[in-house]
Order: sequence, then structure tokens, then C-alpha cells
Amino acid sequence: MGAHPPFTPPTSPSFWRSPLRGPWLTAVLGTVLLAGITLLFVTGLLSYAAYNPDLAGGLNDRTPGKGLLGLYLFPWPTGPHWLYRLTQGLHVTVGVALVPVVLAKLWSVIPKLFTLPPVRSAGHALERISLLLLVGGVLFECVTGVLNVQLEYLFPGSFYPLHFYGAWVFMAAFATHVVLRLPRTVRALREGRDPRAAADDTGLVAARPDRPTVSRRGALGLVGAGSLALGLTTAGQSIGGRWRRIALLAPHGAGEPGSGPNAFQINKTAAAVGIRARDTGDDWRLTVEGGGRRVRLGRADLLALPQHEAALPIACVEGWSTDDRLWSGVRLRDLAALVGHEAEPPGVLVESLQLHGAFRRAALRDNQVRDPRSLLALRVGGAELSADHGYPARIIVPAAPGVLNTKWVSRLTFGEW
Ligand SMILES: Nc1nc2c(c(=O)[nH]1)N[C@H]1C(S)=C(S)[C@@H](COP(=O)(O)O)O[C@H]1N2
Ligand SMILES: [Mo]
Repeated sequence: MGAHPPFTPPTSPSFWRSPLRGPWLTAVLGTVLLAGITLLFVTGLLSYAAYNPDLAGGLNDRTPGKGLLGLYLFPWPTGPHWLYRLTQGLHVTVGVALVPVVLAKLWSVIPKLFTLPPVRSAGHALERISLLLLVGGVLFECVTGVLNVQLEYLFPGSFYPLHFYGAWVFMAAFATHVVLRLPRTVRALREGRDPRAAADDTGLVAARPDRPTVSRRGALGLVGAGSLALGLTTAGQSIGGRWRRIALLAPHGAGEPGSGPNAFQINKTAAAVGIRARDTGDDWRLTVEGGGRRVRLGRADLLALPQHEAALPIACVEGWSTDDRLWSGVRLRDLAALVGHEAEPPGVLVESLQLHGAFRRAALRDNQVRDPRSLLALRVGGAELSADHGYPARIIVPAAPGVLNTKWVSRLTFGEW
């Protein structure tokens, strides 16, 4: 009996024995998160704006109850053409790379979770509730984000509201936390790496530390190496080129399906969404409507209209992007002109042959219709579109999220919706 040390519960300060914990380590990790999470917040809001959720009709809007949270929305521009590729690539890559930092930060403060009494005062109770939202929020955003990147449609249609509202709750708690902890963080960074437990008023330094097996710097190095490895194996899916080969963590990243001009990432195949060959054959017609007029065009009619080229990527919300591809087809503004919208065409509602699923229709804003690079594409890289890339015709718009590049288009309605 006597040989066993007495049982120490995690609520006892002597249960936590890592010599690494201390205000400096927590402050360094916190500072990295402050910068990283701010970037995630900004690029996240940009991604939300890029969907044009406030377009009349709210067609693209998966968060119709957003109210004031849509306050900052602005018309998403069409240039530079790689804009969404950049903002979303950063969001997903930095988000994935921060996961080890988040875990290390939580580890560094975990003794505080168990301190007794759990609530000392009303103020302390409020602080603990805000910490619950903070920790719950960060884990929730990590999990929904990573699952969306990895499994794309695990949340059919509902990833957007979950990640969006989760972000606002988390950011409120995060902002509170930053304000409360900034002075302590600055002090800890100034004081350096080795505060003595006696001088520690944060309760992070172990009362009975074990012997160190790695220095604080070494531990930070390990976390950094983990982040870097995750970042590098994710980033290639956005950067493209040779980097794509090491995009091991990205389901749509490494490797490109098939060969020839159509050999690039496919989000949903024609078969997956029930597009049958007979719907896209010679009987296929595109209906163009607006201004009280309607025309119906076959593929030969479209090919007889002036053809234009645009080198544009597809950049998906999941973080993967294609390199610039040379698309060719009919300008959206030329199609608007066919139904009388000559000078300043309005926005357009795009509908697909696809009968079910969240992405079978999308609304584009007038600035997107008017851009000369916005096409109803018929060909890519000099070849006909493949069935999986949207044959007979698909939308391609500069700087827009992939989700707005509707495939297997059957109807365009300019204005009036
Ligand atoms: N009709 C239709 N169009 C669609 C989709 C879809 O599911 N159905 N997916 C969209 C999404 S989310 C993306 S990222 C791009 C992917 O294009 P790609 O498969 O041609 O690379 O197509 C978009 N167009
Ligand atoms: Mo997408």
C-alpha cells in the first residue's frame, strides 16, 4: 500500500505536472491564434459575401434568418479573377493548419477547467460561461470546417448555417476573451519563458512539476511542425501546379481524374446527380427569358453565336481550386441581349437540368453578367465539355465561388425574380 502515491484528483493543482505549462507558452499560442483566427474570420465573411446571399429573392441564401449578421454584405466583385481562389484557399489552409495550435492552447490551460470551486462569484460564473462558448465554439468550427473540407456533403445544405452562426457565437466569445486576456498576454510575453511558480498569478505553472523532457521552445516547435505539415499537405489543392502532388489531405487536391482537357477536379459527377445522356443529347434546349421575351437555343445555335474565351479557375468553398482553364462559349451579356437587355443587363437566375440538390440553381448579380469573361461555356481547353463538367453548357464567372458555376444549364432568366 505504502508504495502507491496517494490519489490526486484533477481538481487538485498537483495533478497537473507538466513543466511546460505557464503563462509564456499560453501567451505565445494565444497570440498565434489571435492572428490566425482574425484571418479566418475575415476570409470567412468574404466567402459568405461571395455567395451574394442578399441578391433579390435570396436564392443563394442558406441563412435567410441572418438579419443583422448580413449587415456588412457587399456586391462581390469579378476581379481579380483568382479572388475567391485566394480567400477560400487561405481560409481552408490556415483553418486546417491551426488545429494543432488550438489543441495545444487548450492543453496549456486545461488545469483551469478543473479548478475548485467551479464558480466563485457572479463575475466568475459569467467568465466561465463565455469560456464554454469559446472552447465549444472553436471545436465546433474546427469540426464542421474539417468535415466539410474532407467529406464535402456530410451536412447536406446545412453546413453553411452551422458554420456561419457558429462563427458568430465563437467570435463574440473570442473578442471578449481577447479583451480580458490581452494585458496578461502582453505581460507574459515580456516576462519571458521561465516564470517561477511563486510569481505566477495565472495558476498555469505546475505546483509540483515533473522533470522536463522537452523545452517550451521544443514543444512549440513540435506544434509548429504539425501545423506546417498540415498546411503544406492542404495548400496544394488551392495553389495547384506541382504543389497539387503533395495535397495529400485534400480529397479533391492530389491527382486529376482522367486525361485530356477535361481532366480536372469534379465536384459532382453527372451520374451522381441523375443527369441522363438523353437529357443532354440533340433534344437539349436552353431557354433564355427576360424582359417579356423568350428564346430557345440548341447547342448548334449557341455555337453559331460569337464565341469568346476566358482563362478562369473553379474555386470551391471546400478549398480546392483548379488552375486557370481556358473556357470558351457565349458571353452571358450576349445572351441577355438576345432577350432585349442590351445596354445594362440585370442579374440572372441560372437553372440546371438537375432536378434535386442544393446547387441546381444559382443567382448571379448584374456585375457578374456584365463581365466579358462571364460565359455560358461550351468547351474547355479546346475540347467539348465532358458530361461531368456540365455538357452541354455550364456557367463560368470570374472570382466567383465554384457553387455559382452551374453545370448542365437548361434555363437563364434575366431580371424579374
Ligand atoms: N448543376 C450543378 N452544378 C454545379 C454543382 C452541382 O452539384 N450541380 N456543383 C457546383 C460546385 S459546388 C462546384 S465547386 C463546381 C464544381 O465544378 P466541376 O465539377 O466542374 O469542377 O460546380 C458547381 N456546379
Ligand atoms: Mo463547390
